Amino acid sequence: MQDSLNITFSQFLATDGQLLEALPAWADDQQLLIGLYQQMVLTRLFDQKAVALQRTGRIGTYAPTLGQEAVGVGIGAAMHADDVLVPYYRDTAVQVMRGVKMEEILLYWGGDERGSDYADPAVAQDFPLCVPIATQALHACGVASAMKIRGQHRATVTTCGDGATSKGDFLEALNVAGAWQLPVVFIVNNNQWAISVPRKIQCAAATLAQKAIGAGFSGEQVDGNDVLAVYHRTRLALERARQGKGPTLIECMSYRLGDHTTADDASRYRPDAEVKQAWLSEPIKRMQAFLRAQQCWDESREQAMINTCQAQVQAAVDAFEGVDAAPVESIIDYVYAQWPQALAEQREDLLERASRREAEHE
Ligand SMILES: Cc1ncc(C[n+]2csc(CCOP(=O)(O)OP(=O)(O)O)c2C)c(N)n1
Ligand SMILES: [Mg+2]
Repeated sequence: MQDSLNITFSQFLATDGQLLEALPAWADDQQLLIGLYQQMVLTRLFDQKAVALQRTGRIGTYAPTLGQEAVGVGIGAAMHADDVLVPYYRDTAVQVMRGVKMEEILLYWGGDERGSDYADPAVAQDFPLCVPIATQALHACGVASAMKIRGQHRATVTTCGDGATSKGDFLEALNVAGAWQLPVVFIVNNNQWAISVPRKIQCAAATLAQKAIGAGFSGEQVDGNDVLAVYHRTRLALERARQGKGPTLIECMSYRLGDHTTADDASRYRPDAEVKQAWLSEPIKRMQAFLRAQQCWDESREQAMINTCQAQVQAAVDAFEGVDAAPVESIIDYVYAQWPQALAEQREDLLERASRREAEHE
């Protein structure tokens, strides 16, 4: 248990990619380092495509990950296959690493619930992403309770934003995680904004990490633009959780370089100079500079990787666009095990109108 308000801040890579301190032994694995970088690039290219699909009316809305790729990739690399992810809506990076297909993510944001019915059995125990703010934190405690009762060597990861830490659900989740010493790791993606509300007016506490201390467990800050630091600290927290040593809260200091979602225009409330400054700290450039300095990356590898990632993204778009529209009644079918009378009537009505429309088009 952490009894002081001394919140540590972990960082390995400076903004220019220079190493600030010696890396742990896992960093001897160059393929791991390259993989972290590639996964961030894939996320960014997918993000660009998803925004373009929204702009051309092919998906409904999308929450870009731009600038926060290191958070998701660090978590994704640190989790074991049999851990469970309870994500929120800005988790494209970690979901893809867990085995969610990019076309499933597009289906979801295209308004098709089949996008949350993950095909890969490896990801079957992960939760679908959660849009209601912070409610997932309590679901994660339920999952972690089950792991503890069953005596399993597993952990649960749940993610949320800085704004979500002001919600009762989040604080209740911290409380129960501490009281029951649950195997859960709370990752807060502190991207400095909750739509148009800046972090500094959202909460009077000096850090969000310190909220864990009130609940009786450790909180820490990590440079959320440094994938190596996110990976390292998440890995340690997960191992403690699996060993029965209780929960951890990791506040990843990042920045939301894009709009809140495609339904937002951040230029209406956010100073350009702040965004320009934040671009200097973004996670991909610094990791690339680090890999180049390690002599394990060059321009030809970069080009080859970009081509591969673009082909992967395009294949996902093609798969998404090849999916037939869901039957109209599916918006009702999965809401109740047994429909209340009013809903049964609406369903009949919906079916009738759909078949009338179809007949008109024939
Ligand atoms: C219970 C609930 N209240 C309000 C909203 C509307 N809403 C959507 S995103 C958001 C801000 C969340 O900000 P933050 O937690 O910092 O996450 P970020 O989007 O910045 O990653 C709000 C208030 C919601 N989705 N759910
Ligand atoms: Mg935020």
